[in-house]
Amino acid sequence: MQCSIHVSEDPTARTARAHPGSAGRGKVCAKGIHAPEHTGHHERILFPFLRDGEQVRLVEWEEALCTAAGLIRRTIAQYGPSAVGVYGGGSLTNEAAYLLGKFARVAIRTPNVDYNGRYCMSSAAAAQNLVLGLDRGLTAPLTDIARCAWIWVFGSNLAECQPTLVQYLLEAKAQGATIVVVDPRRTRTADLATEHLAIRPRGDLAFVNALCREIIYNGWFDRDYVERRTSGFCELAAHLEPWTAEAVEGITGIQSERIRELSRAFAQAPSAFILTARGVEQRPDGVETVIACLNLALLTGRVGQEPSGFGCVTGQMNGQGVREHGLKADQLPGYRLIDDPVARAHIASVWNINPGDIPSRGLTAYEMFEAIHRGEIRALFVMASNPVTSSPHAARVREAFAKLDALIAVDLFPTDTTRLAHVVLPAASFLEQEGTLTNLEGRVTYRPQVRELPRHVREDWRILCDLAERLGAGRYFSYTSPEEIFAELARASAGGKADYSGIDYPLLKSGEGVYWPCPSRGHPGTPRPFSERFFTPDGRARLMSVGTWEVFVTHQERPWMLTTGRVVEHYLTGVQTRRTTRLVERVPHAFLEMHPDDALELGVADGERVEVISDVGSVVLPVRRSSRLRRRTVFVPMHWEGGENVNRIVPAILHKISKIPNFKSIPVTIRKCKEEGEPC
Ligand SMILES: Nc1nc2c(c(=O)[nH]1)N[C@H]1C(S)=C(S)[C@@H](COP(=O)(O)OP(=O)(O)OC[C@H]3O[C@@H](n4cnc5c(=O)[nH]c(N)nc54)[C@H](O)[C@@H]3O)O[C@H]1N2
Ligand SMILES: Nc1nc2c(c(=O)[nH]1)N[C@H]1C(S)=C(S)[C@@H](COP(=O)(O)OP(=O)(O)OC[C@H]3O[C@@H](n4cnc5c(=O)[nH]c(N)nc54)[C@H](O)[C@@H]3O)O[C@H]1N2
Ligand SMILES: [Mo]
Repeated sequence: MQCSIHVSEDPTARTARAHPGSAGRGKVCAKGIHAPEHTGHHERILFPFLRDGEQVRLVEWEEALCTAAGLIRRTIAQYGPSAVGVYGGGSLTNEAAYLLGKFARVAIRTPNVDYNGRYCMSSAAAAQNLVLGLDRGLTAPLTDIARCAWIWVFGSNLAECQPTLVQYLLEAKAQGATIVVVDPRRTRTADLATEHLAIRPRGDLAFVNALCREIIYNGWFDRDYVERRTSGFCELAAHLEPWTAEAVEGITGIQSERIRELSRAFAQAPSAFILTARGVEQRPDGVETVIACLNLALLTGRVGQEPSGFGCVTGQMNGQGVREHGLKADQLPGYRLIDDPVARAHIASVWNINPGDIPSRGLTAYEMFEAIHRGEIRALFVMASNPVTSSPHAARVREAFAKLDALIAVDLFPTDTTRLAHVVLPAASFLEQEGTLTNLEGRVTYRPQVRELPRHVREDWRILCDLAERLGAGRYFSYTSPEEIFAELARASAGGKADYSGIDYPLLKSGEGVYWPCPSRGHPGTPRPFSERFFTPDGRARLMSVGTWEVFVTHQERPWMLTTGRVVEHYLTGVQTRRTTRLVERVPHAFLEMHPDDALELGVADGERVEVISDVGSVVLPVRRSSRLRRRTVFVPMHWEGGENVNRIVPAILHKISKIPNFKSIPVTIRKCKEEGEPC
């Protein structure tokens, strides 16, 4: 298929420059600068098509939509609506995400709707909900970071993953701030810190507990703040008693003396920000580690005081907004819980249906794929995600998808997922559809359409409306623009925690965005939601006792620790960035990073291949030596499909609360491959 789009101007950079008040303050990262290129790539899907076995047939929209609707109807008739799963992604606009949640509940009436953010922000969300009563990326605007005297960075590689936000760290550093990066790898973020702690993988919870213990037992905590604004202090103090700096030294690899010094210096810093990201969240103790970091912030009075705060750095473009408006298995728009009768009644009135017709909570992302294996889910609708590559135990997920009676995928490019789909619908890129986004600060912004839609491509919201109509639910989806959808979303969110009801398009278009909650017209928005009280029933933040010693058992047979993540050049499963010349030229293939001494021991040189074996599979990858890693810890980026996909060896071990998979600490065995082309 040939794409007719001519790529010459750079609308991303132009748009960013026009917004100096945005989070990136007019800066764009390498992926953003080159993004217009991939939207014009010759492999772009520009027509709907149907697949029957090996046969692929380009069709008109009408036939594609009728086929998709027919497959969904047939599944519902035979197995009931719960047999249809819906899976979304964090690159959708607020409008499309809201509509996809509504589509699942109203047009299909399935409880089984979730999205890729389950693999991303769900530990952060669970922890913030438990402790603060609200899941809000950062508790204060980004500009506070630049004004802080101390910044902790736990498991976040900002310099490669959010390069446009590095300016806030640099500004703070220029004014003398202490920046401590905690990461088993010496990342580019660690390079710009004042100190890098090369913690043992999984050591963070013990480390933070020890910091909190020192702060409590030496009386360095903010007594007044703790008394006024928190609950659970005595229980936490008792729980932390055994978590001494000495006791955690072996688990963390950080000397007890240093732990004590850091505790005191941090507690005495006049202002501080604590940041976490996937390095500490995508783990079997991810929720607990974020809770421990929140304890640290609360004991020292950092949440709600200016300039200070806490935050889990959001991943995808609209990772924050998409999780607020009903794309999660247990939530309705405005962060309402789907089990709450009052919430159901409100949403039902906005949707013009009976509260009893809203399904109950459903299965989360990976759980849906296991339900396919059990024959409970028979059809899946995937929009803006590539779960066959991005899910743990990728081979098992692929098997599940191959079993489906119907797979309908909406995407821009061929992916591991669309290659298994029976119906593929071509989606508009971010340049071609307008809508709103919500960033990690809880700031809602307007994104204009800056390019014309290719002729046979449709916007996500329009595809959902068209499909709903063919499913007999057209009257609930009769929108003519994203603005109309936003107006409904705002009404649906009214009274909820993420209240957008005072926001509309003209307001967003006239400025640099509005911080929710914004519950009425003329309301200025809420950049600091916790200044007065927390969103818990008693208004206090909950200090919580977390951490058991049992997670630290090491795997006897698999002595290496694999961690997976990102490089600056590529984005997620690489579908877009592997189609961007300058990015793919820089990093064309997957690789395994290993300490030079480990490489010497194994007898492998740069570029030589090793087999990495876990409990669920193996991959063969070329080695890159790097003294930036701890010994016995190896790193593989996640940006490749097929045989290069690291998720072939990531087992599906889900956190019991958040259901996030453990992408960050996988015990593996590593063997040198004998010769080129030979099995290891
Ligand atoms: N270039 C680029 N940028 C991106 C993305 C991308 O794919 N490419 N994806 C976006 C998305 S969706 C997300 S979620 C974010 C992710 O942003 P980050 O969370 O910052 O990225 P990761 O590379 O997944 O992991 C961060 C760090 O965690 C470290 N880590 C691993 N194990 C541990 C541990 O036990 N303890 C500690 N303290 N650290 C550990 C890793 O070494 C790694 O440097 O990035 C966003 N930005
Ligand atoms: N091993 C390992 N695996 C991981 C992670 C890890 O750290 N390690 N991180 C996890 C995390 S944090 C995340 S967020 C997930 C993400 O994993 P995925 O959800 O698979 O993310 P992408 O690769 O961005 O896939 C998005 C797809 O949507 C398409 N797309 C882009 N924009 C649009 C749009 O506007 N509309 C439509 N319809 N389609 C669009 C793209 O072409 C692409 O195919 O991966 C997770 N998987
Ligand atoms: Mo993510």
